[in-house]
Amino acid sequence: MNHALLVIDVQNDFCPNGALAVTDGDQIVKGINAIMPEFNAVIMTQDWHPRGHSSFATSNDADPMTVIQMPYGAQVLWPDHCIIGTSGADFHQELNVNNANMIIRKGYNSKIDSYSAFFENDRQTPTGLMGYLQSRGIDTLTLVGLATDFCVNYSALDAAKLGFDVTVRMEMCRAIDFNGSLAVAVNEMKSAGVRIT
Ligand code: VGL
Ligand code: ZN
Repeated sequence: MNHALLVIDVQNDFCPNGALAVTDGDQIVKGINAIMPEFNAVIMTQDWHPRGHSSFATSNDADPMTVIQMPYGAQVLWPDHCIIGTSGADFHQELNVNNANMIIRKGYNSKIDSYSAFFENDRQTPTGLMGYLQSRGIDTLTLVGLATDFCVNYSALDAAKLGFDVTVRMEMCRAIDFNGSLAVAVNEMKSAGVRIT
């Protein structure tokens, strides 16, 4: 078994006072740092959007947290967040980024959102993470980070579909919980065979 820790989007904009703050998003950082040494590899994702990204409410003349149809399906419109090169896009300052073997950025294509660490939201454009994991012989993944019901959920579902043994450590995740999205996400992950602890 070759086991990697996948740390999803532990960035300032998803922490208190951030542009898309997740309640208590910063409370998971110490725990994540503490478990890093248990893994053969540590991989972090970073949400990384150009200004004017199509997932932003401001780009669609709409209110944040409304839903529109995109060519690839439903899209929640978010406040502007994780803009390339801004402090909001930086990792939380206490996250031990020095332990990351690999940092994968996602969401840099203006016309498509990218929740999953593996594929953009069309569910077919790859980020390259699969190749990295395969070439390192990693078959088992533990996921932690933000937000449970969006980027963690999408990443866990794709990982399970790709054949990895997947665990999500809920005490090291926090959710946006928009319109019941957390409960839906937990059910989807369980149905996909993801271990929830
Ligand atoms: C995320 C909404 C928009 C996440 C990223 O990290 O869960 N959510 N961009
Ligand atoms: Zn985003």
